[in-house]
Amino acid sequence: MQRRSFMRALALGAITAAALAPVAGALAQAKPLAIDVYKSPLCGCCEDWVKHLRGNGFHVTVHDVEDTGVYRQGFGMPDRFGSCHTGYIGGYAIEGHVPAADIRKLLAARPKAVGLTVPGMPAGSPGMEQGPRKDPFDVLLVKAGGAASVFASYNKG
Ligand SMILES: [Cu+2]
Repeated sequence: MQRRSFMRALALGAITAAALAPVAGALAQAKPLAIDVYKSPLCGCCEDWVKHLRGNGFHVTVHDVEDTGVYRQGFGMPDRFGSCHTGYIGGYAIEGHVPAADIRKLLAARPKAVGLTVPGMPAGSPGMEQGPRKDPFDVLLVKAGGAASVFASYNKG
C-alpha cells in the first residue's frame, strides 16, 4: 500500500514535470534578452537607447553609475571603442548605440568575442536620432585582444 502511493506520487510528479517543460522552454528563450545597462544618470541618449531596446523586446535593467569606463574595462571592451554606456548580455559587452537587431544576431550566432560596439555616438543610430540626419556608422565585433571587424553597416551608400 505504501509502495503503491509512492508510485502514484512519482507518476504525478512526472506528469507535472512534463506539463511544465514547455513553460521552462519559453523562459529559457526569453531569458537571453535580459540585458544590464551601465550608464550615467545624466545621459539622455542612453535613456533613448534603453527605450529602443525595450521597444524591441529586451528586458533592460538600468544601473546608473558614476563611471561607465569601469564596466567597459571589466567586460573586456577596449577604451578606444568606447561610447556613452555599456551593456552586458549573455557574456557579451554591448558598447554604445548598437541596434537591437544586431544584439539578437550576435546572440543567435554566439561567436567567440568580447562583444559589439558602435564607438562614439553617431547621429542617426538608435537613441541618437537627430531629425533627418543619418550619419554612416559601423557596428564592430570585438575579439579578445582587441581586434575588430565590421559586423554591420548603416546609412552607407
Ligand atoms: Cu549616447
